[in-house]
Amino acid sequence: MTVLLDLKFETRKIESHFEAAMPGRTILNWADEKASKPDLSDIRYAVVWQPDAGLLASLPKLEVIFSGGAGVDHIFKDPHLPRDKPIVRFVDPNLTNRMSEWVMLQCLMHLRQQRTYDGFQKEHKWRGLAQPIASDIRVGLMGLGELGLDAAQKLKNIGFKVHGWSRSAKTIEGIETFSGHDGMEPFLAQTDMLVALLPLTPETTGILNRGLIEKLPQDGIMKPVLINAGRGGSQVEVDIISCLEDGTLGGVSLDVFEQEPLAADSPLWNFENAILTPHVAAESSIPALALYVAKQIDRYESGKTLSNIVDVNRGY
Ligand code: NDP
Ligand code: OXD
Repeated sequence: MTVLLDLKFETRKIESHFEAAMPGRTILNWADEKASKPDLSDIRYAVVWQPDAGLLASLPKLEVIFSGGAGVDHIFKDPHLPRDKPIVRFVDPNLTNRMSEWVMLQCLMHLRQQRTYDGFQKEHKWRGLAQPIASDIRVGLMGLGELGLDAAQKLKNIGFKVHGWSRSAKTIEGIETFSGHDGMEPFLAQTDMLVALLPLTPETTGILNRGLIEKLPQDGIMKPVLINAGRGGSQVEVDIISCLEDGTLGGVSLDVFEQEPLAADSPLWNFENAILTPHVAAESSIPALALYVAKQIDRYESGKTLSNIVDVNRGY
């Protein structure tokens, strides 16, 4: 009846949320208990974010692995991961809505040239700029999953022209879609603001590089903008920096980085047209995560299928 927690992103006391969501179960928070070498022999469920290497493999009765976030790349880093156990990722309206808030904020910040106005404000300068409207701007979403699709629909609702790209072909009412390798160039060719909400897999590692950025149109209403809240491993930061320096990119918004925390001496900090946030676009809410895990365990124990199971071969 014990549920193991190893959520490295959350150092506050979190057991109470899980205890409240699943009365009758014992919650073992690895961060607090590991020094005392606790008995792990009856653990059937583990809720993890970048678990200690080998920890999951050391649980003899483990049945289900829950990811503390929507992404699961941090779980695949464990070289001893028991690949025969289902991995359930976190899919929740709380997280999805937060991500869409962040994406809409970034698109509007670039559309409304807010960073330039911030500069004018510092100089006490009263000056207006020519201002396109959202419906002039073509936003391309890379990734049309739980997060990409919600953001796409909300961006469309506020007037942007929206289209998307995914691994498998999709039909989405009101949104033009592209897929796979062949769909990439036509997708990029009509993208003024590129929003990446991709999982990190071997295929998406380093995908946001100069070659890709140069395929964004330079003759649009505004210079291309790159917005990434998927994973930092998908972006090649030296390329992004050089594209900001030579004007191939008009701006970026980045929530994720190749190395986190971003090094204090990264040149990215210094660009006026780079909006950086510290991997907070859509943090998992612990109370929502606890309720989600409790619900899934109830389903599983009553013989129903788990939802949002990761495809181990696809890597997301
Ligand atoms: P989903 O699994 O629901 O969606 C992933 C999307 O990416 C799918 O549309 C998928 O295509 C597409 N995709 C995957 N691989 C490729 C590829 N090689 N080529 C083209 N498209 C591809 O994930 P979510 O939307 O829930 O989350 C996306 C990612 O966002 C997470 O994996 C995580 O890394 C990141 N994230 C970041 C957060 C933050 O705070 N910064 C918070 C939460 C998540 P298809 O539909 O065909 O499968
Ligand atoms: C996630 C994240 O994957 O917060 O949920 O990055």
